[in-house]
Amino acid sequence: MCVITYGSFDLLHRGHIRLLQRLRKIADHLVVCVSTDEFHIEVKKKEGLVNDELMRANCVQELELADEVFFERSWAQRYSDIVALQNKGYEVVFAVGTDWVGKFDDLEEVGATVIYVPRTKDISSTMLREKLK
Ligand code: C2G
Repeated sequence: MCVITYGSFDLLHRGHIRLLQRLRKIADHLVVCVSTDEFHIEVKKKEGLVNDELMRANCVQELELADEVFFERSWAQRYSDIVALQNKGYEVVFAVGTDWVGKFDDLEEVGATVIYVPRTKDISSTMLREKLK
Protein backbone atom coordinates (compact mmCIF):
# COMPACT_ATOMS: atom_id res chain seq x y z
CA MET A 1 0.00 0.00 0.00
CA CYS A 2 1.31 3.42 -0.99
CA VAL A 3 0.74 6.44 1.22
CA ILE A 4 0.99 9.90 -0.34
CA THR A 5 1.01 13.14 1.62
CA TYR A 6 1.44 16.80 0.75
CA GLY A 7 2.65 19.83 2.64
CA SER A 8 4.93 22.83 2.79
CA PHE A 9 7.15 21.45 5.55
CA ASP A 10 8.69 24.87 6.21
CA LEU A 11 11.12 24.96 9.16
CA LEU A 12 10.75 21.18 9.50
CA HIS A 13 9.62 20.46 13.06
CA ARG A 14 8.42 17.63 15.29
CA GLY A 15 4.84 17.92 14.06
CA HIS A 16 5.94 17.20 10.51
CA ILE A 17 8.36 14.49 11.65
CA ARG A 18 5.78 12.68 13.80
CA LEU A 19 3.33 12.68 10.89
CA LEU A 20 5.90 11.25 8.49
CA GLN A 21 7.04 8.67 11.05
CA ARG A 22 3.43 7.52 11.54
CA LEU A 23 2.90 7.28 7.79
CA ARG A 24 6.20 5.41 7.39
CA LYS A 25 4.91 2.75 9.80
CA ILE A 26 1.80 1.99 7.70
CA ALA A 27 3.18 2.47 4.19
CA ASP A 28 4.94 -0.02 1.98
CA HIS A 29 5.82 2.96 -0.17
CA LEU A 30 5.73 6.56 1.13
CA VAL A 31 5.55 9.54 -1.24
CA VAL A 32 5.87 13.07 0.15
CA CYS A 33 4.97 16.04 -2.07
CA VAL A 34 6.43 19.37 -0.96
CA SER A 35 4.58 22.56 -1.95
CA THR A 36 6.56 24.75 -4.34
CA ASP A 37 7.12 28.33 -3.21
CA GLU A 38 4.61 29.51 -5.81
CA PHE A 39 1.92 27.00 -4.80
CA HIS A 40 2.37 27.82 -1.12
CA ILE A 41 2.09 31.59 -1.56
CA GLU A 42 -0.08 32.05 -4.69
CA VAL A 43 -2.51 29.15 -4.34
CA LYS A 44 -2.60 28.05 -0.71
CA LYS A 45 -2.44 31.76 0.17
CA LYS A 46 -0.27 30.97 3.15
CA GLU A 47 2.05 33.42 4.86
CA GLY A 48 5.66 33.80 3.70
CA LEU A 49 8.13 30.94 3.81
CA VAL A 50 11.52 30.92 5.51
CA ASN A 51 13.03 28.06 3.53
CA ASP A 52 12.69 27.82 -0.24
CA GLU A 53 11.28 24.76 -1.99
CA LEU A 54 14.63 23.09 -2.54
CA MET A 55 15.65 23.47 1.11
CA ARG A 56 12.25 22.23 2.28
CA ALA A 57 12.31 19.22 -0.04
CA ASN A 58 15.91 18.39 0.94
CA CYS A 59 15.04 18.49 4.64
CA VAL A 60 12.21 16.02 4.08
CA GLN A 61 14.55 13.83 2.01
CA GLU A 62 17.22 13.91 4.76
CA LEU A 63 14.77 12.36 7.22
CA GLU A 64 15.09 9.17 5.14
CA LEU A 65 11.44 8.36 5.85
CA ALA A 66 10.08 8.97 2.34
CA ASP A 67 10.69 6.62 -0.55
CA GLU A 68 10.03 9.46 -2.98
CA VAL A 69 9.88 13.26 -2.59
CA PHE A 70 8.15 15.36 -5.26
CA PHE A 71 6.97 18.95 -5.58
CA GLU A 72 3.29 19.83 -5.10
CA ARG A 73 2.41 22.41 -7.79
CA SER A 74 -1.41 22.42 -7.82
CA TRP A 75 -4.49 21.07 -6.05
CA ALA A 76 -5.36 19.05 -9.18
CA GLN A 77 -2.00 17.26 -9.04
CA ARG A 78 -3.37 14.99 -6.33
CA TYR A 79 -5.64 13.25 -8.80
CA SER A 80 -2.93 12.57 -11.38
CA ASP A 81 -0.46 11.53 -8.66
CA ILE A 82 -2.94 9.01 -7.26
CA VAL A 83 -3.83 7.61 -10.70
CA ALA A 84 -0.12 7.31 -11.61
CA LEU A 85 0.52 5.32 -8.41
CA GLN A 86 -2.54 3.13 -9.04
CA ASN A 87 -1.23 2.47 -12.56
CA LYS A 88 1.94 1.17 -10.90
CA GLY A 89 -0.26 -1.31 -9.07
CA TYR A 90 -0.48 0.44 -5.71
CA GLU A 91 -3.52 0.73 -3.51
CA VAL A 92 -3.24 4.42 -2.58
CA VAL A 93 -3.88 6.13 0.75
CA PHE A 94 -3.94 9.93 0.81
CA ALA A 95 -2.96 11.19 4.26
CA VAL A 96 -2.93 14.64 5.79
CA GLY A 97 -3.25 16.15 9.27
CA THR A 98 -6.61 16.75 10.92
CA ASP A 99 -6.30 20.48 10.28
CA TRP A 100 -7.52 19.55 6.79
CA VAL A 101 -10.27 17.16 7.86
CA GLY A 102 -12.97 16.78 5.19
CA LYS A 103 -11.13 18.86 2.59
CA PHE A 104 -9.89 15.96 0.47
CA ASP A 105 -12.71 13.41 0.75
CA ASP A 106 -13.36 13.82 -2.98
CA LEU A 107 -10.12 11.95 -3.69
CA GLU A 108 -12.13 8.83 -2.86
CA GLU A 109 -13.74 9.38 -6.29
CA VAL A 110 -10.50 8.15 -7.88
CA GLY A 111 -10.33 5.17 -5.55
CA ALA A 112 -7.95 6.53 -2.93
CA THR A 113 -8.50 5.96 0.78
CA VAL A 114 -8.38 9.32 2.56
CA ILE A 115 -7.12 9.48 6.15
CA TYR A 116 -6.72 12.47 8.47
CA VAL A 117 -3.94 12.00 11.02
CA PRO A 118 -4.12 13.76 14.41
CA ARG A 119 -2.10 16.98 14.28
CA THR A 120 0.68 17.44 16.85
CA LYS A 121 -0.32 20.12 19.36
CA ASP A 122 1.61 23.31 20.16
CA ILE A 123 3.96 23.42 17.19
CA SER A 124 3.61 24.93 13.74
CA SER A 125 5.72 26.56 11.05
CA THR A 126 3.74 29.77 11.69
CA MET A 127 4.71 29.71 15.38
CA LEU A 128 8.35 29.18 14.48
CA ARG A 129 8.29 32.01 11.92
CA GLU A 130 6.93 34.32 14.62
CA LYS A 131 9.82 33.37 16.89
CA LEU A 132 12.28 34.23 14.12
CA LYS A 133 10.92 37.78 13.80
N1 C2G B 1 1.24 18.78 10.76
C1 C2G B 1 1.03 18.05 11.93
N2 C2G B 1 1.24 18.65 13.12
C2 C2G B 1 1.67 19.94 13.19
C3 C2G B 1 1.90 20.67 12.02
C4 C2G B 1 1.67 20.06 10.79
O1 C2G B 1 0.63 16.87 11.88
N3 C2G B 1 1.86 20.51 14.42
C5 C2G B 1 0.98 18.11 9.48
C6 C2G B 1 -0.07 18.86 8.66
O2 C2G B 1 -1.38 18.46 9.06
C7 C2G B 1 0.27 18.39 7.25
C8 C2G B 1 1.79 18.20 7.30
O3 C2G B 1 2.15 18.12 8.69
O4 C2G B 1 -0.34 17.13 6.99
C9 C2G B 1 2.52 19.37 6.68
O5 C2G B 1 2.13 20.54 7.38
P1 C2G B 1 2.31 21.95 6.63
O6 C2G B 1 3.68 22.06 6.13
O7 C2G B 1 1.74 23.02 7.51
O8 C2G B 1 1.38 21.73 5.37
P2 C2G B 1 0.12 22.61 4.89
O9 C2G B 1 0.58 23.98 4.57
O10 C2G B 1 -0.95 22.38 5.89
O11 C2G B 1 -0.23 21.92 3.50
O12 C2G B 1 -2.64 18.98 0.82
C10 C2G B 1 -2.37 19.33 2.11
C11 C2G B 1 -1.66 20.66 2.18
O13 C2G B 1 -0.82 20.88 1.08
C12 C2G B 1 -0.89 20.70 3.48
